[in-house]
Amino acid sequence: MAFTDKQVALVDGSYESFKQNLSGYSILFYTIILEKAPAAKDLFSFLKNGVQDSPQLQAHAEKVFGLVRNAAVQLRATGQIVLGDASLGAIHVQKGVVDPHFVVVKEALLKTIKEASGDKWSDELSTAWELSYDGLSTAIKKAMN
Ligand code: HEM
Ligand code: ISQ
Repeated sequence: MAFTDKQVALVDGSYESFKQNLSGYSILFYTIILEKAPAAKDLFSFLKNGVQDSPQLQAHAEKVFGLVRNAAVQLRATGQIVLGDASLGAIHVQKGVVDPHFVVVKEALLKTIKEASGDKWSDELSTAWELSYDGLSTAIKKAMN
């Protein structure tokens, strides 16, 4: 099934809601990740002092959500996802990221978007984010091999 304009619009709209409170939603995102995978704290250089409000933490979270949003645009345009940054695979291998981590980040991303989108949350919105995240994850995992 092709990715639609509507799905891109849903992802775009909720991404904008996320950015409106980047500080709060970034903290929520990291908090959920560390709840599910406490050991992930040691993977991220910028989490050494725990989850705290900082421009650095926000910048990393914004990058991840931004790449997933970009994946939605690519799915609509070409039906596939090409990594803009070919080094993403190597970075994740080097940091010791393994497959189950992608599930943890996915759940945290969806919960964060659910919070950010409030009463605009729907199954359709969720599915659009899931397809984009899964496609991007597959591309990163391929680059990791
Ligand atoms: C680094 C994106 C999944 C752990 C990075 C970087 C990007 C990125 C852009 C470069 C540095 C930065 O700006 O943050 C993504 C995307 C993912 C994904 C789009 C999923 C679609 C994961 C997963 C983990 C992970 C599942 C494991 C929990 C890391 C770590 C770094 C990193 C530890 C290095 C951070 C540091 O500088 O200390 N990732 N990532 N990533 N990623 Fe991911
Ligand atoms: C995955 N990769 C890079 C940065 C991240 C920030 C927050 C959560 C997951 C991440």
